[in-house]
Amino acid sequence: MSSQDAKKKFEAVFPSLVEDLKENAKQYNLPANAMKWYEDSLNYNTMGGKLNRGLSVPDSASLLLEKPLTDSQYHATATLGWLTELLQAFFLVSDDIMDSSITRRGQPCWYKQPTVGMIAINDAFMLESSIYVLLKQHFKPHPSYVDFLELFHTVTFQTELGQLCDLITAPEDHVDLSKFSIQKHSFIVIYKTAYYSFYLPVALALHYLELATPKNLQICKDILIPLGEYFQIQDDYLDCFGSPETIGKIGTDIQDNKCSWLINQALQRASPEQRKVLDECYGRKDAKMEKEVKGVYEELGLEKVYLEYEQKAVGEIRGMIEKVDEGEGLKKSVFEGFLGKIYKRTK
Ligand code: DMA
Ligand code: MG
Ligand code: MG
Ligand code: MG
Repeated sequence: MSSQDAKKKFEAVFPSLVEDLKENAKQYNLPANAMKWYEDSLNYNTMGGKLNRGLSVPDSASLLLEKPLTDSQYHATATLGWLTELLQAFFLVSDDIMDSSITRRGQPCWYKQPTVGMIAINDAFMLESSIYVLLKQHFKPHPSYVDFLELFHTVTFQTELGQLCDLITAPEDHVDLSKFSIQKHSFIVIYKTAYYSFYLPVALALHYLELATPKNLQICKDILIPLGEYFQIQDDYLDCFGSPETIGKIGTDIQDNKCSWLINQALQRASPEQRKVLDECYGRKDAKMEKEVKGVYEELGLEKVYLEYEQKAVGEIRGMIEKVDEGEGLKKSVFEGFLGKIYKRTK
């Protein structure tokens, strides 16, 4: 099946989950206008993305079994995949408010819709709660039900820790580039991105198939956390060097004073003059100053620095994948598949 067909098949599962969620809300006699609001938020905030996280659950399950999934296995793992997409929707709606972003997936951020505004905060909470409604409806009798619950709770907390550090390392009113470091960056990106984007989908597939031994979960972490770190460094790179039409969002990291991978690389290489420009222009809500910073990035050849980093990181990850012990039912192909999906991505 082509990857486009796989995406279509996965997307076709979502409408019935929306129906399940509406059915659940009906017991509370939710007024019709609120029901419509909930449904609109569910659709607006889950659609239009790459669906990489969600697709990874059925994909990983099939690779673990080394055969195509039965219809019921597909439906169950696609449902788990959609739960990861709901988690992602919850994080993105809130992230866009906190980052003052403008567009997401090629359309205005949800909170930027004139009728939505700060109601988006409650909508984010409802996207998160919907995970547990569906988990109960679909998986309560599954032997791994409690593991699913704990996994979602744990990775949610880890992501929130990462978001906390991302935000307090980027105060809006006080720029101090000496506070940034590649170590801080590494902590932030591992927590805010790697756990929920990479570890979660594979751990869900393992729990679903009852292959989630402590050893298998540890191997997954050892590979998927560095893979997720690489993915977020790509995100930081694309924030500045990607094209908004392709990535579907307008970069905000420079104006937001973010401890991004790029600024950390620039700080390591800047001459005193370039450092002065960075100190004066980084983290200011001003398009001209943002341009000055981008100018320094270009002088320093950060695009090339990034490509060199990418080659090195991917080489290391490939090395780790080669050493995977498949003895307890894990498969190298799960990790190869993930790496293949993100290597050299432009969106
Ligand atoms: C992404 O950080 C992390 C979460 C938890 C959404 P980010 O703000 O760099 O993401 P984006 O570039 O998509 O706004
Ligand atoms: Mg953001
Ligand atoms: Mg953010
Ligand atoms: Mg970003």
